[in-house]
Amino acid sequence: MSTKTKQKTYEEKWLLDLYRKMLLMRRFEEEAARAYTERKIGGFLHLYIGQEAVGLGVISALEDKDYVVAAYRDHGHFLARGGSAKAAMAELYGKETGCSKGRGGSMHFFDAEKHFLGGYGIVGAHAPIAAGAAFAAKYRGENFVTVCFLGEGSVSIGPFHEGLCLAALWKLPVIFIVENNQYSMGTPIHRSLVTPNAAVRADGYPMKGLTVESDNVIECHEIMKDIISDVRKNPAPVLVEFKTYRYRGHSMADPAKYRSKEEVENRKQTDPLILLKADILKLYKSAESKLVLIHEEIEKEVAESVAFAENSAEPNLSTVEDNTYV
Ligand SMILES: Cc1ncc(C[n+]2csc(CCOP(=O)(O)OP(=O)(O)O)c2C)c(N)n1
Repeated sequence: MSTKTKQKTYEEKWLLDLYRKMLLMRRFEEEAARAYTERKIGGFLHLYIGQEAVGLGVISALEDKDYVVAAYRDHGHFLARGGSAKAAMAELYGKETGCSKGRGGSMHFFDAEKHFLGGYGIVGAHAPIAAGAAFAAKYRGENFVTVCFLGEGSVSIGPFHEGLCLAALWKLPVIFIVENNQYSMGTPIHRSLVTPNAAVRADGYPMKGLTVESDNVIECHEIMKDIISDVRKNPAPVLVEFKTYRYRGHSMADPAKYRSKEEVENRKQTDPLILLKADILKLYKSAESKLVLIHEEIEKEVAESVAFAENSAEPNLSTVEDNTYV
């Protein structure tokens, strides 16, 4: 699939909102990375930078009643879903005001109100959870769709198959989004799968499967809009693989020596933020000054999120057993 957007007019406000969200996803993580190197954030930090067109393209095509389940590279999805930057940054800092009350950290963002059901650190283990949410829709006769984000490293793992198997058997309204960023930690996909397309996994159940190659968020949104509408009308799982790329290492601890600088720089030629900006200016020449204002707004929002996290309290020791099951 090409990265050309459909010949369609989009409202300027819609496009600018999309740009605002994507810029927030990018700038939030750049600041998180900075805070991490200052040791203000502990544990793991997996950055989503470079993959934003996927998360935002998919989530912007959902309705509020729909559910999102993400893997551990979850900051971007959380923000795309409308989660608060302050609550996200505070979670990274391990503070009580965080979206998981400082208990989860980077890999375990959660927001029940936004129907954002995590953030999971165990590779592939959230596929059955997404199937469960979709089962609830069917069982209760509610018309919501669940989307589940996974890395391509999950497609050969047990729970991934269990989730897809039940989803197909029970015709559940769930869409598995495989974000194929080419590497599972330092392992390139050709060392773990016989084909470069992880969407091949859909064939075995079977369920509808497709591969999308695009860093263009509008294109990702359009593709997902149609798929979500189909799944809502005729419940059945779909697997959509997006070929994407992360610009940073697997986590902050990874210098990413298993790939060349040229490879990374080459992929940056289709940076989703640059593509979206170009699309906006193609349609609305006068939007340039509005984009400048958006940059100022986002700088402020991100700075405020950092200040909020820094000034928030640590969870009280007396609450250490709260939310644990015995
Ligand atoms: C069941 C399990 N095995 C191993 C790990 C260690 N691990 C953490 S991330 C990761 C790679 C996953 O890669 P992928 O699914 O492609 O996601 P990406 O990091 O590229 O977003 C592995 C093996 C884990 N978290 N869970």
